[in-house]
Amino acid sequence: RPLALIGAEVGEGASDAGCKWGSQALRERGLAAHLRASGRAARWTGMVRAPAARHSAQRLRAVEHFSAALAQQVLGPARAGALPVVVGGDHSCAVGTWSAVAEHWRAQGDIGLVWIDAHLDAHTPATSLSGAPHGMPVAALLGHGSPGLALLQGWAGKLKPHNLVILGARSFEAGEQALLTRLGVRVMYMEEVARRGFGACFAEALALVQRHTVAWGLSFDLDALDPADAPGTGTPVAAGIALADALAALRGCAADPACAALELVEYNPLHDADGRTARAAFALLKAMTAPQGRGARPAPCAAAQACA
Ligand code: DIR
Ligand code: MN
Ligand code: MN
Ligand code: MN
Repeated sequence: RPLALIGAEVGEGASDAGCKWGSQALRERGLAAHLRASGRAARWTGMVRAPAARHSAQRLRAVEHFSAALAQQVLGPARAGALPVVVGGDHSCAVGTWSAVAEHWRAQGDIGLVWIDAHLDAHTPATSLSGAPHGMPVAALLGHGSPGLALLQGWAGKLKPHNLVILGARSFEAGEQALLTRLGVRVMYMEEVARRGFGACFAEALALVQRHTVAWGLSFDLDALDPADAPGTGTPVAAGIALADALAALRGCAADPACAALELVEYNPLHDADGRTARAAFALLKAMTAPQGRGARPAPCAAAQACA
């Protein structure tokens, strides 16, 4: 499948709006050509820019407006049989991306999602302390919070709680954690990832999101990585996933025909003076989209075998 790169030019979801210029910066650095070097077709099929906004309420409206436009840009290539690859942008773009993917697969069945992030992103406007929409996409996809986000495409509940796994979380607030606990979402906190290894955790997460679904996706927030490997994100958090571990585990994952889309978010070019974070983003997308069978495959974990 050809890769359809889609730029999500949104920073209004975050307190630091620098991520708005992330996709344009990666595009200008030659991301498409870099991915074509793996031997597969890759081109930019759309850039969607959020309307500017200042105050908190305006920002939520801007993100709602943007999400609907992004969803249309994702539906096109999905219907044409390409693999949508959404490049952020702050993580509020996930509402548009995964609402479109859920809409595309709706007649056949449910979608699954692996969410790799230092944060839970599961706030509603009622629980959020910052009011920042990029802290809310998981709740919206589960059908909670702002109706303008949860009801995108005209229906809510794009993700069922048992088809979502969050990996790498180490910075979160009580309200969002309570929602996920109440809904029964599996969260592999950073403590577990550090103890078991990212490869074992990702393999188990993938098996879980594949189990009751017709298609699955991966949303990767660069702040999941250790700030030593990826300082150029909106909100870096200490003691994260090593880039090398992520590259080894994710290699070839999108070769699965049931992989519906990929998303890489929170690249902030204004905090990436030496280009280190851009190189991490390039390497991650190249690993995910590599042909299967080349390089190391993650060893199936005990839990994954139990699922089989
Ligand atoms: C914090 C930070 N939980 C908030 N969130 C995110 O503002 O709601 N940072 N997603 O990247
Ligand atoms: Mn996030
Ligand atoms: Mn994050
Ligand atoms: Mn299950």
